[in-house]
Amino acid sequence: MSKRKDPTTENPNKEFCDFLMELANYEKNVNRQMHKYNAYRKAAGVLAKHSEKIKSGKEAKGLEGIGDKIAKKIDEFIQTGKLQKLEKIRASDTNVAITELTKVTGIGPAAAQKLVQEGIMGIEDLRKHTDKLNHHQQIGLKHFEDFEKRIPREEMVALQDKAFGEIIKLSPDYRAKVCGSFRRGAESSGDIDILLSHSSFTSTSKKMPELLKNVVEQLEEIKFITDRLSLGDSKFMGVCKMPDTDDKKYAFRRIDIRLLPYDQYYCALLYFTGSDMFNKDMRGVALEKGFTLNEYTLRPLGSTGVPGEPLPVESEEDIFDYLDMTYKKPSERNA
Ligand code: 8DG
Ligand code: CA
Ligand code: CA
Repeated sequence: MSKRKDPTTENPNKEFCDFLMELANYEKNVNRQMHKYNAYRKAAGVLAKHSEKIKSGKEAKGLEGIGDKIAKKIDEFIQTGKLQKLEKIRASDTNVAITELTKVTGIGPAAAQKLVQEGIMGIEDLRKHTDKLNHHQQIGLKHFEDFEKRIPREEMVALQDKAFGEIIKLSPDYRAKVCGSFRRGAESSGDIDILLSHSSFTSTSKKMPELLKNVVEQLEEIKFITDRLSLGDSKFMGVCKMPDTDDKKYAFRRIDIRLLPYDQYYCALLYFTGSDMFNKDMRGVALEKGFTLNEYTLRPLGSTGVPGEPLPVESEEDIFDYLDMTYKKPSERNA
């Protein structure tokens, strides 16, 4: 077993982070206020990285991303041990139902609200009305309990080795990498994110969806992939499981595979490694410095704000260099 400590258990501000994330999810799922969602998430991220326990709202306000409103909530929580606003939110059956339904993959805030309006007040009700669900949502419901569980790192490694063994058999010219929280060193992950590219496929060649389809079909063949949620030219979402074993520790897991042109590998790698918050911050820095960064390219912005030609990128370090940023290893990108 790894000796690495679980960062969540050493966070002295965990209670604050928890209530901020509960508020964040409420704003996203019930109110669909993405700005508020991001503001709460940002504050939670900043507090999670702060190594000392915060003693007052005033102290918290000294940190980036924490303003008056959140500082007040921190004071209220310190003084009373709870938040009026959250108590009210939790007291509403509608809010609770929406929050629960959005945990099913494929059910977003809008779909959840519609279901609640139709009287579906939670997962139990939903199981009696699967006719209301599309294919993706039905699979999400079928594996609801499994998908709620985190995937231990040890199993992530086993899933990775199994998948890569098959991919290489198809063609040694594939390049595959597990990104997301796994690449950031997490002790457990929510799903498995595979970045895929092939030396014959570049941004100037035609689309090659069969490169992705062949991998998906091969992984289905060996019963590693058990369900498809969606398959496009460059993006697969589905379900996988370690095959040939009755071992109960192996559950059904969510898997995402993204196919990117070979020459866009490093921008894709950076994007797909995340975290999502880290990406947001880095895109912000890029804009400040006159660049636009996305999952495909880094491009300079001209004086009129029009992106120029993609800059040559041969490593993740190159991207940090262009932006005059100190390189951050994946494990340092947990913003
Ligand atoms: P987890 O699965 O362990 O919960 O965490 P994760 O691996 O960091 O998150 P993920 O949802 O699987 O997303 C993988 C990466 O994709 C993430 O680290 C960064 C990138 N990404 C963004 N924005 C978004 C987004 O809006 N949705 C998703 N699914 N991924 C995003 O930068
Ligand atoms: Ca992930
Ligand atoms: Ca994912």
